Formats: sequence, C-alpha cells, structure tokens
Amino acid sequence: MALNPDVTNDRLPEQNRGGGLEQDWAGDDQDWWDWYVTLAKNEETPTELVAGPGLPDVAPASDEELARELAEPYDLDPTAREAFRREAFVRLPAVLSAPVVRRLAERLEELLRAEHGDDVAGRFTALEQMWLHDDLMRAVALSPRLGGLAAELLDEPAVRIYHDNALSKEPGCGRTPWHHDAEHFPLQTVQAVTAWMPMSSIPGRMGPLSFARGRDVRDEVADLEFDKVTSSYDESVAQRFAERQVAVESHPFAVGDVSFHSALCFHTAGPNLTTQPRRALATTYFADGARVVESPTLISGAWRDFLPGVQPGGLAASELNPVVGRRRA
Ligand SMILES: O=C(O)CCC(=O)C(=O)O
Ligand SMILES: [Fe+2]
Repeated sequence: MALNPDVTNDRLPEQNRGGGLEQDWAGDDQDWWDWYVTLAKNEETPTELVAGPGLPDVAPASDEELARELAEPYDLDPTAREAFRREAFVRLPAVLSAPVVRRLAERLEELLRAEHGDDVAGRFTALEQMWLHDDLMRAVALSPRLGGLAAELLDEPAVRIYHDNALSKEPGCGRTPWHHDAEHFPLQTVQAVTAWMPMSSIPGRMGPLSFARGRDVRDEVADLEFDKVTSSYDESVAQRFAERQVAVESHPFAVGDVSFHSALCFHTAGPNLTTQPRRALATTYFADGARVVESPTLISGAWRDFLPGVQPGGLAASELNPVVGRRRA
C-alpha cells in the first residue's frame, strides 16, 4: 500500500492557505495532525504490513493499583538525569508496569473508537485534553510520578501541564516529520518536556519515536526554512543531519518504557508498517512561571484550547494548566 496517498496542501484549512506562518491555526487538533503528517517524506514504493504487537499480555491493573503506581515517585538514576541534560531526551525503563499499560491501552482504544470510529487506516488519529473527561486519563495527566520526572529532568521546582495527547499512528500511516517542539509550544521558554508513553511494545517497523542526540542540534538546522505545503523541511533536516553526522537514536520501546524529550530535541518517527496501531500517550509539561510568546504561529496549532483565556504575552497558567509535578528537595 502507498503511504500517505494524499500528500498535498489541501489538508490546510482554507484560512491558512495563504500567507506565512504568523497566523492562528484555523482547525482543531485533529485537523492539525492530518495536515502535519503530510509534511513528512515517505517511500513511494508499496510496503507490506507485518503483524504487530497487541496489548500487553497481562491482566489490567485495578483503579487502586493504577492510582498507587502513578502517585509513587520514580527513582531517577543520576546517569539518566545527566543524559537528558546532554542529549535533550532520555528513555526510562519501567516507568509504567505492564498491567497499568494494559488498563490504559484498553481505555484509550474505547476513547479513540468513540471519537474516530473504525475507518482510520493510514491516518494519524489524535485525542487531546482527555484528562478533562476521563478518570484514568486524568490519573496519567496529573500523575505525580510522571510530573515529578518532568520537574526533575527539567530541574525546575514546579511544572505545569500544557496538554495531554493520544497519538495513534494507524497501520500504513507514514512518517512523522522531523521537528522540535519548541516551535510547537507558544511559550517563552524552552524548559518544556514531553513524556511519550507507548501503549504496547513498539518494534522498529511500528514507528518508535526517534531522537537526534544533543541539546545543540537545532543550531545545525537553524537556517532551514519551514514549508507548510511540502515535505521540503523534513527532507532538508534529514539531509543536514546525515551530512553533519548527527547521531539519531531509533530503538524499539519495551512495555513500560517512557521517553522524555525536551522542547529542544529534534525527533521523528518512522511509518507504522504493522497491522496494529502504534499508540502512545504523550503529556507535555512546562516550567511554572512561563509566559506565552507574543506571536504564536500556525505551527502552534490549537494552543488556545490548551491555555484558555491566556493572551499572547500572558502568564501560561490557566485553570487547565495546574502544577502537576515538583522537584524533590
Ligand atoms: O508520536 C509521534 O509520532 C510524534 C509525537 C511527537 O512529536 C511528540 O510527542 O512531540
Ligand atoms: Fe514532537
């Protein structure tokens, strides 16, 4: 099957077709993802889908087990802290147990089906702000374990939630374009981090999140111009990384592994060449005290949904951005 058969700019909302990047996104978050994945360069040759892993083969955790686990602090190894500081991402083992992943994956399946139905082959289907109406997703979004890790890794006294997300790369969906999230978050800080939590194991052919190593990588590509219509930015970043021998980590994820990538980290993900959806929950945190930039762009997507009532330049602390993590002493 061909990947991303409709690689065109017609995924841009009418109002966003003209002009540059300095404009508000006119669609919702799903519209944004449907557009965004068209900016990735994909192989044109049809590729066979292979069997992918399903849900973890264990009984799901109960409500109490899940709440207890997500409240417990995670003992962060000093080498992991150092790796995050140096490389702008880190992958941590056993942040979630298999029963907790199973429980969350089952709930996520229900939520995605309710929102997007079954006819999703080849798409990147997303959900956001699940924590506002689902108890299990609230336990994840407000989790002191996850929020605490975000605060520790950023080395900030307190972090607020920007949004939660579900990212379902359906069978046959192509690559996620190279990017770094500082461009996506309309914040006057790069002290922001996303916890990416796979809902199954993720082998290489399923499109695990992949990271360019190093905090300064964005200097290597700072001169490349973003293009809202074609895959040229994705291609130029890939080419530049190859020319300058930027190391890219692209490893499978095991059940319970969670990666944390800084807003400075350049990342991508391969196509999902399996018969199972590649699903992850992703929660983004930022340093308490951060302000919204003066001029959010198209790439900031549906940011007003995540910071309701906050104006450009204002303090990023709406009622939907509670403090959810604190650094330990
Ligand atoms: O799940 C993906 O493929 C992309 C996710 C991503 O870019 C992010 O969480 O920052
Ligand atoms: Fe990202």
